[in-house]
Amino acid sequence: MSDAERISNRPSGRMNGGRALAEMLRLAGVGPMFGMGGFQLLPFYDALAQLGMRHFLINDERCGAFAAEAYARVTNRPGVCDGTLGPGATNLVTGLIEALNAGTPMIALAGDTNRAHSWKNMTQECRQAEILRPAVKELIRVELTSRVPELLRRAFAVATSGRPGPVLLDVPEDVCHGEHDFAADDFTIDPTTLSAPARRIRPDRADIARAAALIARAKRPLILVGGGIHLSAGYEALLALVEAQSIPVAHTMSGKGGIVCIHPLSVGLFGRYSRIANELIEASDCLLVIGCKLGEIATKRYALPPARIPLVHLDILAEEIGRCSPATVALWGDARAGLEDLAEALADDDRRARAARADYIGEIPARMAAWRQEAAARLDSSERPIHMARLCRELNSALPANATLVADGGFAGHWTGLLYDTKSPGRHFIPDRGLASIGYGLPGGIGAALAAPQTPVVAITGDGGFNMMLGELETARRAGIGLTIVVVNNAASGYVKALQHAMFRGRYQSSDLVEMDYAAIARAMGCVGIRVEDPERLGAALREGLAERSRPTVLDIVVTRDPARMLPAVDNRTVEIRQGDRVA
Ligand SMILES: Cc1ncc(C[n+]2csc(CCOP(=O)(O)OP(=O)(O)O)c2C)c(N)n1
Ligand SMILES: [Mg+2]
Repeated sequence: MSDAERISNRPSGRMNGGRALAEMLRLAGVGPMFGMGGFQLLPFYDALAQLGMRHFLINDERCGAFAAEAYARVTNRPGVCDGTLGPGATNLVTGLIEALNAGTPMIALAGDTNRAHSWKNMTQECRQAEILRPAVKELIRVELTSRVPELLRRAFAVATSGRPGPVLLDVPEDVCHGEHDFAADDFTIDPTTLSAPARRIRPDRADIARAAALIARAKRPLILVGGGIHLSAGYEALLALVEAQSIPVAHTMSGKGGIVCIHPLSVGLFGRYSRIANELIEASDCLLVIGCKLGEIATKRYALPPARIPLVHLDILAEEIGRCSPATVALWGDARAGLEDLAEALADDDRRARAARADYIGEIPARMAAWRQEAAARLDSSERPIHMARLCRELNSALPANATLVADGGFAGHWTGLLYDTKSPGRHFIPDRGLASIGYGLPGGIGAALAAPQTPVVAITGDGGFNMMLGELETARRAGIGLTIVVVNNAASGYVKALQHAMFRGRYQSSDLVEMDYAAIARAMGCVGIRVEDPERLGAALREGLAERSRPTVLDIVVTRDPARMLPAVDNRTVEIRQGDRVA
């Protein structure tokens, strides 16, 4: 059904609040939803069943929020999840904050107590609105059944406009179960609010002119791109500007894919971990920061960028501009719109700029080759247990251009952030850098796989993160998705153990996990399970996982257990690295 047909297909008559919620979500054309029921929202569940809408029971509401969040990252449409009152609602907190910090559009529904009995020690009652309010962009308490359509419209508008984010609808039991006579006119929704960015704002023309003048003067300009490029879908505009002007692009973990990693002007990750990007930042004479908060990891705990370098900062949130590093020119607006305007302002100068920057651009392949040579021993390592860099190399070889790699909040995300190369522009690398919780990998993979059923999806997670979420393997199997889960099995809370090694001379506390066979666990749960101890087997195992389209495959990869060799690079905190350690 087209958007226009769906939106004109409006219900009317007497219905309960749950049905009205479902009807609105149907009009909005939302994708699969994730949640776990309870009495309060059961009319909503019943309406979903009657309307034939897709909703997946998850085994922990946190995972439902993560799955909806990843769904939203793939589609730029709000992901939808729900939880019952009390523990269901509080379990949503982590996933909602991920979305809040990452700017991901989401709509969450939480059941709440029947207002006829609230504050009389009702079962599962807690001050959930107060707990959830700082976790979302806006919390909407629905006080009247008749206002369900209006307030869902509001939820979409808030979720997809400005910097997108999560919205929580807190729905008392009596509002969900209560009935109202609705008119067809009640069920309308503004189609422009159904995906992010709902509306694009352009930077001020005078600021564009000042930024263009700075860039035109620069001999070594560099673009630093963050996750905002995905929210704006500004890929073509970014590529057009960098090619017209010969400006290389470095990215944060969230910004990977702004331009494709294998593009000659892509210089990789910058910040805590970097190939050559940090050196290029140091030597730059003009930085153009796009859709990027310049937070701790991107700046090596605020050691970057050097204050002497002029900085143009383009962001959709005015108050983020210059927050961590002062901006010479502030461009307040949508990333795509701002890039288009900059390209237009610079167009007459393109030819001269490209000629002037030929040597600068010419350095990049040589620097990248030197880095690759230095890293080759790790990337090509045939050691056992398997080297993480070798695993990343094999991911680069095995994953096709349209694949999506979802990366968990732990080490796996940092290693792949540094070493994984996307082969087509777009959101093909999804790390949960909003809150960097471990445990995102599996549920995030479920959301991404359901968002793009034809696309191969691989989720990489630590064993600790996987342990948190094992129950969701049941969800993935029930959903019948061909998700490949790569478990980085180091029998440790590795990041913690590596830091204890480096900073506390190997006094380990609560950082070891017991040795587990995750492939056997997967098989026992009706999934495919393959344990890989030999690096030469990695490619075949990945291909086997990708080929399985109807159930999950768990690849249990036995990687180094040596805490001296777990970190992708030297951390810039107060790390003591003892002689003989190899930390990268
Ligand atoms: C929910 C949560 N708790 C704690 C942390 C801190 N933390 C970051 S990485 C890490 C280790 C995770 O272990 P594992 O998933 O096995 O990954 P590894 O570092 O061993 O690759 C921890 C505990 C976190 N990011 N999220
Ligand atoms: Mg681990």
